[in-house]
Amino acid sequence: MNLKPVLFSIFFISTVILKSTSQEVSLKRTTSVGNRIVEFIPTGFDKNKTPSLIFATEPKPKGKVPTDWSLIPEFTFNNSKASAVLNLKEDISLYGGGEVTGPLLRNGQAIKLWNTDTGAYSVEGGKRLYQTHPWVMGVRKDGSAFGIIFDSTWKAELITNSDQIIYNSEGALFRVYIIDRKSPQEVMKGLSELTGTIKLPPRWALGYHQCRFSYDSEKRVMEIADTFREKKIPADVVWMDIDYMQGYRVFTFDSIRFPNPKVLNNNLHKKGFKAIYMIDPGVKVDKEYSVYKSGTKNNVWVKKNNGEEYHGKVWPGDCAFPDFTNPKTRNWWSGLYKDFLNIGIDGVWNDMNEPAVNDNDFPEGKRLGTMPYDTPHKGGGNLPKGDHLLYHNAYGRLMVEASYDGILKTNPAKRPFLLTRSNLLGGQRYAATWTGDNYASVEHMKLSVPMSITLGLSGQPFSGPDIGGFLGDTSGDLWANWLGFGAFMPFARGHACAGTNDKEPWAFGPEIEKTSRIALERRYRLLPYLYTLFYQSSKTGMPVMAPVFFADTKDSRLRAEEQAFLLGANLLVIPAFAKDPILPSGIWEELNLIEGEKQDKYQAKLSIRGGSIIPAGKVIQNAGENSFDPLSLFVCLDASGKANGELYLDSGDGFGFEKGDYVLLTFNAEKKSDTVFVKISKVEGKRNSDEDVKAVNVSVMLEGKIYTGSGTLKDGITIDLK
Ligand code: NBV
Repeated sequence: MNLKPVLFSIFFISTVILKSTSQEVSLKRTTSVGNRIVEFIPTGFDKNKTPSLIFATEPKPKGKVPTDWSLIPEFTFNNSKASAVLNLKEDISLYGGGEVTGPLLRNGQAIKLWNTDTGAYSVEGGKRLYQTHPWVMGVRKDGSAFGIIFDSTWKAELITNSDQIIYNSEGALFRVYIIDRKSPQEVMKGLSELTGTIKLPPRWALGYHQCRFSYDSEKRVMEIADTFREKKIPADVVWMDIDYMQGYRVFTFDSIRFPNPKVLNNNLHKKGFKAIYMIDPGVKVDKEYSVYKSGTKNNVWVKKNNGEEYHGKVWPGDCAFPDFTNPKTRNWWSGLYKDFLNIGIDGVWNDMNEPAVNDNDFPEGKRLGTMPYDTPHKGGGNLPKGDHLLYHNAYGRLMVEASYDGILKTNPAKRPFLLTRSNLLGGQRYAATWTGDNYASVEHMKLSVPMSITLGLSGQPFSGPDIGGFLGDTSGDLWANWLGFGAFMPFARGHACAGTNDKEPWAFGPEIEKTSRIALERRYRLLPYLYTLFYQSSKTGMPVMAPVFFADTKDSRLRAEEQAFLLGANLLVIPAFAKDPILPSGIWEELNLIEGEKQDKYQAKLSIRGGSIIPAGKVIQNAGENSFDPLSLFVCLDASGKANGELYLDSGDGFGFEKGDYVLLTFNAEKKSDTVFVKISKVEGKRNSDEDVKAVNVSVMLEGKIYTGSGTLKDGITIDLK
């Protein structure tokens, strides 16, 4: 038989089929939606198939695309799966992607966007983690930058090749947004114009947090709190992990180990501590349990296609899961916080909200670690009905929206503090985050720096790792190294898994205890600066912990530096582990805050940027104490003998600042012959800073020498350089 015609027809038919399933998609609309922000809508986009969960408000058309615009994504549609590609024609440094392992510089990386409980994640990268940020920032050689948002929550992969940014989703077409501005800082602002910023946290949330899975009785919790105070190691929060619950039932307390949480919280408060408690999304299936009963009555549970409740195993055994896509469910969930918080709980920790389900007893190949992809979600309000494949990556984000509302509704006069493990780009509006279940290893310690920087470059400035490492035993050396720089990360919490050794600052003997005290005293001295950075971030979306290249965006040497980092624009932090970090040129002077820090090999080195003034307070034991008497101003002059800086001050909690009860001071310093004069050059807000700040000590750091002077803010301070 002559096979040629048969083979030819097979080839012909298969090419036609392939061609017919892989289509290029034209653009339906291209519009400007902000200052150098352009929206791209592909033909066939349907918001009922790909709803938007990322933006703070729906972007609105604002005129024509700038005439010099060059970044245009190309869409394709293949077998009901949509993709977009942005071709890069020049040499670009790529960043972002949210919570990722691997290097800070993302050229040549690929990540899966499918929120997954991935304990002891690989250091090299490539594994999926707990959060989804379909966002990439590119920085050009000349320091100008752009950012791209793929506005979708479908299961996807994000590939950052040096010549192409590719987003392959497993779902319907989506919109793309590109910001193209003169610097990465301006791009970060653009991102926050679309996705919102963090809300200003209560000041205590910037203190040190002590956690363990679990401090498992009221007695143990108080021992921890008392030890901090006895040993004079500053701290603000003790955390209650799942073992406080009655049989892991959320919103309950173990009757034997936590019989009196109200008294416990009260006692913590008396010692200047706040109390944070965990709440997971899975609700134990138990007909006698009030939360399960009320959820069933209110019809809130995720149901399978056959109408039965979906049940998945988590800590308490079989659990039902609230369908957070539905507004009534979110409202029901937020209502659960009222009685819970009213016993003096100060903050909430939402864990396991990918949602993680334990299906280890399923046969291999059938384990998903979450609910089946075709499990339907109700939607409601702006959200259509959709499968888990569409909503999985938004589950944690919708949960924290509901939790945030519940916390705020219960205590409208207090700023909510919420920590979440899972989230979505834009979810910084509701919750801070930590980088999940890391390992007590040098590799994970080093990785924690690029991980938190990348979260900051993806819109989430309030993050940090489990300091010391969660899984596995921690040595004193690892702990001290980690805390030595972890004390300068935006969220500073020590945490430890069940079955691992004690990981409190005093658990490793007197030498490491001393190191820990110094590290935390340094953080607490810097609280005025840190709080100012959080205020600025809540206004502009600027990361609190920034990459070193932010100091000089044109200096291509700095683009991959991921050991050292910047705290705000003016403080460089070089961890003790750093080997030959690549540092920005220009004037940088060493900043010393606490006696003994210089001789301590574990402390990160701090340097202040020429041209800046850093405000610092005195050592305090918790953020509720007065920091500002005296206030210290550290001045590092630029080449022309000038410097400036800011200090934001308010009551530390509540919303008075929204009505003017705050003060934002701008300081200026100028060198004239042998003196430097420091004064306030601008005051914003109605708060009288004289009540908080009485005396001021100024240190001018000049060519390795320190010159000091003191005075008051009102009169200004003169420092003699002779
Ligand atoms: O609630 C226990 C832990 C918690 O300590 C940890 O921080 C979370 O990431 N949780 C995960 C559940 C399982 C831990 C093995």
